[in-house]
Amino acid sequence: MSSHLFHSLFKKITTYVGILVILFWTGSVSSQTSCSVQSVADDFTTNSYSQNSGSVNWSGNWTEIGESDGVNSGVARVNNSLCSDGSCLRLGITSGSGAGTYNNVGVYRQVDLHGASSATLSFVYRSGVNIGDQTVVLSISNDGGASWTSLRSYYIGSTDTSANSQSFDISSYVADNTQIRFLASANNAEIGMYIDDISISYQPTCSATPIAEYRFEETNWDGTANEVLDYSGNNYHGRVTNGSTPKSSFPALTGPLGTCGYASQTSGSIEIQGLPLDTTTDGVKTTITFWMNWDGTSSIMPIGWSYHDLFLVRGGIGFNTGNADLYGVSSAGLANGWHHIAVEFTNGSVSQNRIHIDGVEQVLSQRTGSPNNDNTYVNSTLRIGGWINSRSYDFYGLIDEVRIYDRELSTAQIETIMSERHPCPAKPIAEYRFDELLYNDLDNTVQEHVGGLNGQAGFRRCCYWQSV
Ligand SMILES: [Ca+2]
Ligand SMILES: [Ca+2]
Ligand SMILES: [Ca+2]
Repeated sequence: MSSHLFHSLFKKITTYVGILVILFWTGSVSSQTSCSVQSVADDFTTNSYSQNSGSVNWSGNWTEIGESDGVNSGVARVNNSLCSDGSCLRLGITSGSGAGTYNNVGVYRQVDLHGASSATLSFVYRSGVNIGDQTVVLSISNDGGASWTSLRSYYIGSTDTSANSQSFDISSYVADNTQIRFLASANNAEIGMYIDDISISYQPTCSATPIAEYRFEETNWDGTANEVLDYSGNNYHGRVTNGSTPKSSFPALTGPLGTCGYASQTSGSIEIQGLPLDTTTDGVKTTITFWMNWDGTSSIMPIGWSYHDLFLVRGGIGFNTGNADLYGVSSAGLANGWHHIAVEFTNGSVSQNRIHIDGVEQVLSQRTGSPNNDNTYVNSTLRIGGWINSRSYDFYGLIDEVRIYDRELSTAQIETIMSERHPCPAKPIAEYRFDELLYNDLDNTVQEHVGGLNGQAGFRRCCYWQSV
C-alpha cells in the first residue's frame, strides 16, 4: 500500500490511559467587580433620616437612640441651621425650647462594607452654643451594634460656625453590618452640634479578569494560526513565530493541580494579534503577568510590543523603548529557576511603569540610557518572548501562564494570580501522529510524540489489496 494511504487512514490515533477526561473551559466564572472607590453618604438635602447621596446606599435609615420623636423634634433632628448646604444632622436642644438635660441621645446608621479593602469616614461639623455645654461621642461598630469603639469625643462649649472637617480611617471596622453612631450628653444646655456631608468612602476588593490568558497546554505547535489558545474565552488565540514548543515535565507549580504545560523557547516567540488595548491614551496601563524560567541568555525580551518591551540585558531586567535604554532592576538570581513576573506598561511614561517579581514590587531606576517616551505605548499585537520590531531578541527559556490585563493590578491581586493553579490536561501515554512521509520496515519508523515509544510499520500487501 502507499504510505500516503496509510497516512490518511490512521492519522493521529492516540492512546490514553484509563478514562479520557475532557476539560471544558467555561470562560470567566466571576464577573468583574468595579475597582473604583465607592461611597455611602448623606448630605442631608432635606429634613429626613432616609437620604442617600453616595454611589451606594446605606443599609437603612438613621435610627434614634434615647428618644423616638422623629426627625423634627427632640435632641436628635435634621434641620437647616448651620449646615454646609440644605439641612444637616443636629444634636442638642434648640434655642427657645428651654435648656435641656440628656444623656446618650443620638442616632446610628448601618452600612454594608463587606469586602472593602479600606474605608474612610468623613464629615464636617459646626457648633452653636446659647447656654451650657455638650459632649458628643462618635463611635463605630463592626458587628451590627453589639459592641462599639469610640472614635472621638467632641466637647461643644462655644459657638464655631466654620466647617470643621473630620476624617477617620475605619478600615479595621469593615463588615457587612458596620454602624456609626453619635451620642450627645448635656446639663441645662441650649446648644447644637451640626453635622453635615457624612461620607464613608471605600475601596471594593476587585477580582481582576484578564482579557487574554495563555496556559500553553496544547500538544503541538507548528506556526498555524490560532494554535496557541486563549483560555479567557475572548478568543485572542496566537501562533508561534519562532522557536517555541509546548512542554510539561518541569512546571512552575507542580502537581496535577498546578501550572502544568508551558512554552519552551529557544530563540522563541509567540505572537498574539488583535488585542483590544488602549494604544494611545497617556496614563492608561496594561499589565502582563507570567511565570518565567530564563536560561540566563542576555539581550532577550520575554515580552514585547512594537517598541516598548521588557528587556533582560547587562545584568538588569526592565523596560526598554528601543532607545538603548533600560529602566529596571538587577536580574541577579533570576536565571535558571521559575519566577513570577508582573510587568505594568504605562502609555506615555516609562517612569510610571512597575515590575513585581515573585509578588514583590521592585524599586526601579534608569540603568542605561534614557527612554523615548514617544515609544512607550502598547499595541494590538504582542510578542511573548520577543519584539515586534526585530527577531534578534527572541527569548531563551520557559514561559507559562501569560495573562494580559487592561489595567494596573494591586500587589494583593498579583499575589493571588501567582498562587493560582488549575487541573492539568489529561495526557496520553503514547501519541502516534502518522505524519511521516514514508514508512519502511525498520524499527522506530513510526514516531511517538510523548514517551518515545516509536513503532514499526508492518506491510500486509496481500490482504489490503484483496479487500478492495
Ligand atoms: Ca428626634
Ligand atoms: Ca446638608
Ligand atoms: Ca501552563
